[in-house]
Amino acid sequence: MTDSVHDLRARQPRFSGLEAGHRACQGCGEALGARLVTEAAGPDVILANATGCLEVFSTAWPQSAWRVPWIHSVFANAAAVASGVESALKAQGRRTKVIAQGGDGGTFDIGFQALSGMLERMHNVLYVCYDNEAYMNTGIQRSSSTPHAARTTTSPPGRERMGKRHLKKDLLSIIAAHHIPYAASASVAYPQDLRRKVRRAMEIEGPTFLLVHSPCPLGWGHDGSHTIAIARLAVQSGLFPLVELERGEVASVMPVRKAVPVADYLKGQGRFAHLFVEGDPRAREEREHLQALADYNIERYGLAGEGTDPYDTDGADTVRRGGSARI
Ligand SMILES: Cc1ncc(C[n+]2csc(CCOP(=O)(O)OP(=O)(O)O)c2C)c(N)n1
Ligand code: SF4
Repeated sequence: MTDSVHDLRARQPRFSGLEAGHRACQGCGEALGARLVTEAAGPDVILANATGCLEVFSTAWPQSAWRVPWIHSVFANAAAVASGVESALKAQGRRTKVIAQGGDGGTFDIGFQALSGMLERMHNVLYVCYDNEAYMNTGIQRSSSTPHAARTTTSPPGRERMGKRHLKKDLLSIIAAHHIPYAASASVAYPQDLRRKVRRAMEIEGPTFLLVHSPCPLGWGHDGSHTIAIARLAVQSGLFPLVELERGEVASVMPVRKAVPVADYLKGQGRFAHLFVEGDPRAREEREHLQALADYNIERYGLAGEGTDPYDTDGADTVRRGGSARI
């Protein structure tokens, strides 16, 4: 039975914590991700924001695009600020949920110790990392989340090297080692799945973590209108697997039914343009390296096969792989 327009309207989120009128670039994955997160989280939240693009484009004083209580923190301590807010709310007997958020620089790198402490102390906070794979706000410097071989202003390709030398840090595995109740990866290309994961995290009493793949047209070198297509290719190639972890164990995955070649994902982005230079043998080598990483993800998480919808059906296309039923 198909849904009527009224049914579809009724299922639309009613509230967004991030309003239009902010100053993000056109097609910014981070702005879209934050809108989806706050839509799913609803109005009864307090946000603690690490500095970075999201903070800067949403809060140009004296204006703010946030419709929920929102607190600035420095680059390193969003998780520590959120921990404090959560403790104060608990002391007051209030059940408002706290969300900490930051970019990959603020999460994988400089804010990592605060995040690890927050998870270890079991604060009732959802931490969301908008992963655009570099320090965008300050001019596209590489972070430990930048993929291998990507061009950034601090990992320029040239005679000596083909973009970033090192691998993208496997943050989700490090988060898993904290054995928190729930952690997941999501993508702005799969909004229903993303919202479902936020709602799930919001229901859990304890620390939860969400890694949101968020293309940055400026830093990745693609047209703003291609943000969703590019984010989708990251998932469908296996390079950015969408998984859910319960107490550190893989509980469900978004299947990759017919993996697309990694080259399809890379070639739409200026940050990988040097990997398509004719006659440079290193270009092919690096493409093969990235393909091997995607193949490894598909194998490791059992992404191949199953699933009902390659796009987005409110999480119906995730496949249960195990994990504890109790969260
Ligand atoms: C201790 C410290 N070092 C450097 C900075 C400058 N700084 C502000 S935001 C930022 C980069 C943010 O990158 P990321 O967290 O990835 O967020 P994005 O801008 O990419 O969304 C840097 C280096 C700072 N504010 N504090
Ligand atoms: S630089 Fe990138 S992350 Fe920052 S506002 Fe622009 S698109 Fe968004």
